[in-house]
Amino acid sequence: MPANPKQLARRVYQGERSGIARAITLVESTRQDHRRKAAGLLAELGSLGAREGLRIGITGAPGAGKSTLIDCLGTKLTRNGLSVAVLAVDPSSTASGGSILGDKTRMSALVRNPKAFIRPSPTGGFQGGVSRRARDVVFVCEQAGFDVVLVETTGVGQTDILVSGLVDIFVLLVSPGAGDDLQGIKRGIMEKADLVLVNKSDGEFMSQASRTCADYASALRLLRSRRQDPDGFPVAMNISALEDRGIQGTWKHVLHLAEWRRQQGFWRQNRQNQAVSWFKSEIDERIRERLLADEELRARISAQEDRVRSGRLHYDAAAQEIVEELWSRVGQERVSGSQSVDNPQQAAK
Ligand SMILES: Nc1nc2c(ncn2[C@@H]2O[C@H](COP(=O)(O)OP(=O)(O)OP(=O)(O)O)[C@@H](O)[C@H]2O)c(=O)[nH]1
Ligand SMILES: [Mg+2]
Repeated sequence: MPANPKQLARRVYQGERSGIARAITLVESTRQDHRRKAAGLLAELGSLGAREGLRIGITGAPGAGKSTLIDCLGTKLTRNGLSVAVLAVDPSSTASGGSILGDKTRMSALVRNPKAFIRPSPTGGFQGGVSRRARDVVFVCEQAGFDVVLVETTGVGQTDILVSGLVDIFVLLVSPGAGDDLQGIKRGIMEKADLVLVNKSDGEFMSQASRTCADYASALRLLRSRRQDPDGFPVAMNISALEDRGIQGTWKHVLHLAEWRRQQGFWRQNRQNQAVSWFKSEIDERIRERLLADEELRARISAQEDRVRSGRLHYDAAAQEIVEELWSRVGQERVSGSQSVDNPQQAAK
């Protein structure tokens, strides 16, 4: 792991692949010393001047064809001279049977493309919190100068909602059929989707795919009309990632939506809101980290848990005690910290 965040930040900014890969490994790491270096790297990268790519989230059930779509779309974009970063965000890469293998084999064209960079989700998933690591990785890719950042996520748990909070445009990919219950798609996802693509609209699936698309179109109409949408959005359309049908049209919709939101000011507004919400969740996460880093506090929490479970202590009072204990420890740290500043010998230790 490189010792110098400044150097690494420069390499990332210059778009150097090995530097980008290293930077991502660093920000994904949960090791305390790596966390510190990662913070330094992010700060350095931030100071190098903001770059903005187009961030697109692609979600859908396992096997819906997300990787196939990304391979097809990504290849087209690179042919148009755009550079593309692909990130896979899974709560656990075992959930989809090992996304590393899946991603590399299903993005066979893109994997060999020099204008594309593919980063599968880390083995064992994002232990340090999906959203936090993923947004750092997205930031690294943007600062590396990629024009388009595609984020693939399966609709497992809350990851799709989290990913929708770190992209500009959110795409839901579905398979034909099971239109009656809209495939159990969570309402929250439908509300976030800018485009619903009914994939596998080919061969024997064709007529079923048209019905599914009509179902989604009417569900989207019923659901809402958002202020942040131009006429006709959110769009539901048939595509075939395998046969490269509707992909060009999908991209046109994406560009139209992006342009419209830029002009209306919604683009900037969305990015600003995202930045503020990340800032707030960083605070939450840091407090939580500080709490759990303390062995004695962890033991206290576990003891309180037993008392809450057995009904000896109310959950509210139990939580209050833990938080008070944390504040008092932080206070003690500050006192001993300022003492060591007064005492240069101790401070030097
Ligand atoms: N007929 C047809 N099959 C497709 C299409 N797109 C993808 N498939 C097939 O569907 C299967 C799953 O495709 P993937 O692209 O790996 O799906 P995914 O959504 O990325 O899957 P996970 O990453 O495991 O969640 C593969 O066998 C693809 O060949 C399509 O447009 N038509
Ligand atoms: Mg995939």
